[in-house]
Amino acid sequence: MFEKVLIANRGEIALRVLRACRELGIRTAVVYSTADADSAAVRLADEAVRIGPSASRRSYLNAAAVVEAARKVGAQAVHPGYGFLSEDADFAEICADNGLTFVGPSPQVMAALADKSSARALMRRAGLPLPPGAVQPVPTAAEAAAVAAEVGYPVIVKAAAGGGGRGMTVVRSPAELPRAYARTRAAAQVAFGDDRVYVERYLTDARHVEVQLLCDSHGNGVHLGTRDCSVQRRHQKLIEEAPALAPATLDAIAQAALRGALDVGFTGAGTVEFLVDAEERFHFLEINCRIQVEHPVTEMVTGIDLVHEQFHVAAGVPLRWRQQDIRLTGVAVECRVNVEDPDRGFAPAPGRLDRFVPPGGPFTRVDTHGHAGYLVGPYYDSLLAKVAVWAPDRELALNRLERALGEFEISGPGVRTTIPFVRRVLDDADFRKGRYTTGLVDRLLNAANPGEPRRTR
Ligand code: MV4
Repeated sequence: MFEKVLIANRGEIALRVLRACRELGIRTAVVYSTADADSAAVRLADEAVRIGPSASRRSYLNAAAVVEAARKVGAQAVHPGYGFLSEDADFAEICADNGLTFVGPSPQVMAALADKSSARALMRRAGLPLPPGAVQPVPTAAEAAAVAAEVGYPVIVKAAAGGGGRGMTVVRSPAELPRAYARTRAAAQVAFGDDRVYVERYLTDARHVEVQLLCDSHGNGVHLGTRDCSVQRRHQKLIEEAPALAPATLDAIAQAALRGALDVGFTGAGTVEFLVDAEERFHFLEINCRIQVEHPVTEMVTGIDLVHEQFHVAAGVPLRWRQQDIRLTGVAVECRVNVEDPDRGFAPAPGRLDRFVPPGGPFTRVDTHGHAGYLVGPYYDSLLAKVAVWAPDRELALNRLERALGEFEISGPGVRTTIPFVRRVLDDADFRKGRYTTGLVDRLLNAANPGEPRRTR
């Protein structure tokens, strides 16, 4: 196992990774920006290295500064967390060039999967079902129109370099297509420096289901079941639950995900995203190469610490689990607590936290870097805490999450959180019955503001 790891992240995930290191007897160093000088991760780590000013482009996204910090402290490995450099194949390669183990897949696998059009082609070759559409990037508006006519409207134009909901446009009729196609290409060029796009049938009324995988560097892999992440607003997940599928439908999707990942030589903890339609048919969307925000719900239904396993796999240890060792028990539900104002279009609402009293109680896990007196700044994403609960069944889990959220006290001048909105979702009759799709949040928001136009980015 590694002796010392550099944690190249901030916020709750930096603490999550730091705690895993402590438990494994690994010494920790954390990088930080000026804004995070007083953070809990800096306080708890064995060492901390300031790598730049508050702006993430000059700190947490500065690959050279991160690698220099790793060299300075003598770390053998770098854990990137999620976001920032976690899916940057160039960064993984720079780590390797500097003798550092990047905790994640190889740079080649990361690059192949970061290109969503390439990922689509690879997964199709591995036999995964895809949404109907073009596997290769579509180079002209005329070809886009031909693909759309073949698969039928609505279609979705997606940037090959996008992912996670960035760089996609839903097109409902042939008349809209030429402009939407041109606009998506132009936006992709600006956002990613890559204007390749592809076209798929847009699947409505589907659930967003992801399969958690763990693959070692010896060709072994297991799945850790599914998560339902359909409760999203503009591709920001608000509530996630495990499991997403009944045991009878789990096997086919999980085996497909595993086959796809092993086929491309994926290693580490990864997630294969699918849309599951009303007929329980599943369609591959993308593979994520990182630990995900919502990993706690999987940990709670499997009893497996995913960050521990990431370190074992990165250190070359063969998987310590066979598929039959992995049992899915009960139901776990997580909600994100963002410092945003649901009454003002979820605008950031940062400030100092005068009061911060997280919930406690049985089977209740709070992942947060917040504390009373903490100053939430404007520089980074607004995730302040995740509250996850476990219970033997879904109804008890939802009751437990409501109970926990009722205990959470967060206040300060100008500070608002998404807790009231999450509580509305938990109250919704269809959500309670487990009858919901990716359309749920828009329905709730439109019920509150009937004048607001519906928007799909
Ligand atoms: C789709 C889709 C429907 N049809 N692709 C969103 C995140 C990224 N991984 C891909 N995403 C989607 N791709 C096809 N062909 C629906 C989504 C999607 C979504 C779309 C609109 C509003 C909310 C959504 C939530 C999850 C997934």
